[in-house]
Amino acid sequence: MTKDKSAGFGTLAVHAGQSPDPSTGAVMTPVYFTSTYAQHAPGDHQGYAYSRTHNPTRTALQDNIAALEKGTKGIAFASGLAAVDAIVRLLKPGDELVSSNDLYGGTYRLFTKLFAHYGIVFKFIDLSNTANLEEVLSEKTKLVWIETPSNPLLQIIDVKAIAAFKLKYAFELVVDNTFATTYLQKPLDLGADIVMHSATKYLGGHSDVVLGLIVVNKESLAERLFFIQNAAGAIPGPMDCFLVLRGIKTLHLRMRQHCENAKQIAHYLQSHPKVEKVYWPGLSSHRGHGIAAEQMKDFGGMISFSIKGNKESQARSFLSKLNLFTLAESLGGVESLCGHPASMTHASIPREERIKAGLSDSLIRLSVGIEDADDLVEDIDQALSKI
Ligand code: P1T
Repeated sequence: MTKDKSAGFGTLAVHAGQSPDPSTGAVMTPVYFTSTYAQHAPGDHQGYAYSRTHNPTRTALQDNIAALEKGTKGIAFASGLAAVDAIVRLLKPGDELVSSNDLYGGTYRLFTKLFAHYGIVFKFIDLSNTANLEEVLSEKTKLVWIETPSNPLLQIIDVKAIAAFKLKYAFELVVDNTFATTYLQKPLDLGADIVMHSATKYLGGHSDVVLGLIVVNKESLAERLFFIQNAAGAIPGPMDCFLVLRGIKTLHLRMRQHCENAKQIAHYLQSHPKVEKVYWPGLSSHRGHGIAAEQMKDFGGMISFSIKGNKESQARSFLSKLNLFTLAESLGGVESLCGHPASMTHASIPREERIKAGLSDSLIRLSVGIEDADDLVEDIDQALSKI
C-alpha cells in the first residue's frame, strides 16, 4: 500500500501524516497532552521543545491536511478565524486586500473592525464576475481573498481566472475552502497560493470542535505562517487536533452523502410552488454551475433559498416549524442544521452592505447532513406546508 502523495483521497485521509506510534505501536495518533519536552542538553531535543511551537498530534494533523490539499505545509490554528487572522498578519499598513463581497460575517468583521484599524485597506467586490477584479487591483494589492462556494449565497468564483491576474499583479490568492472541503476542490492545483479551512465544519464533521487550518506550497509563505503561529500563539490543543484528524478519516464518505442529500433537497425546493429562489451550484440554473462543474468534484452540502414573498417573517416561521433541522450557527456536521444568515452568521455585516451583496433578510441557509434524504425532504415539506 502506498501512503505517498500519489495515493487516492481515501487512503491519504486515513493515513497521511500518521503511522503507528514508535514507542507503543498505538495505531491511532496519541493525544500528546504535554506543554514541554525533556531536553538532553540545552537546545538538544527530539524536534519538540515547547507545545506552542510544536506538538506531535498537531504535526500529524498539519501533515495530513497538507497531503490532502496537495500542498507542502499545513499550519493549524485555534479556530478558522485565528487562521484568517494569521494570513492577514502577512500584510503591513498601506497594503490592500481585495475580497469577494459574499463571505462569512466573522471574516468580514475581522477585516473591517480589527485589521482596518492597523492601516490595512479592504475592498469588497463581486468576484463571481472575475472581470471586476481588474478595476481594483494595483501594486498595493497583496492578497485576494475568496470563498467558493461562498457563505451564504453559494456563489462560485473561477479560481483559475482570478489566479491568471497574478501574471500582471503581485498578490497571493487565498481560497477559503471551508464549504467545498479538500475532497471536492483543490485550490492550490487551480492556482491559489494559500488554502484556508474552518475545520470546525466538514473536516471535523461532528460539530464537536473548533479549529482552523492553512495549507501552502511555497516555502517562503510556510516559514512566515509558522512564525506567526508560534509568535502570536493561536494554536489548537492536542485533543482538538485529534478530533479533526479523526473526522478527516471519513471526510470522503460523509461528503458523498452530504452532496447526494443536498442534490435531492435542492431539486425538491426548486420545484416547490412556495419557493422563490434556490442557491445550490449543482442546479443547472445556478449562474456558476459550469465553473463549479469544472473546479469541483461535486456541488457540496450547503443550500440557501428564499420563500415567495421574500418576507423575513416567513423565513422565521419556516425555521420554527422544522423538526429534523436544528436552528444553529455553524455547518458541515453529520446532522442537518438550518439558519437565518441575516440575524445569525452574517449579522456583523451592516444591513445595507448585506443587501447590496444580495443577502436578503428572507434568506434561509441549510447545512444538509447525512441523515436519510427522504426524511429531510419530508421535514422541509411539512414546514413549508405550514407557512
Ligand atoms: O468558526 P471558525 O472555526 O472560527 O471559522 C470561521 C469561518 C471561516 N470561514 C468560513 C467560510 C466560515 O463559514 C466560518 C465559520 N462559519 C460559521 C460559523 C457559519 O455558521 O457560517
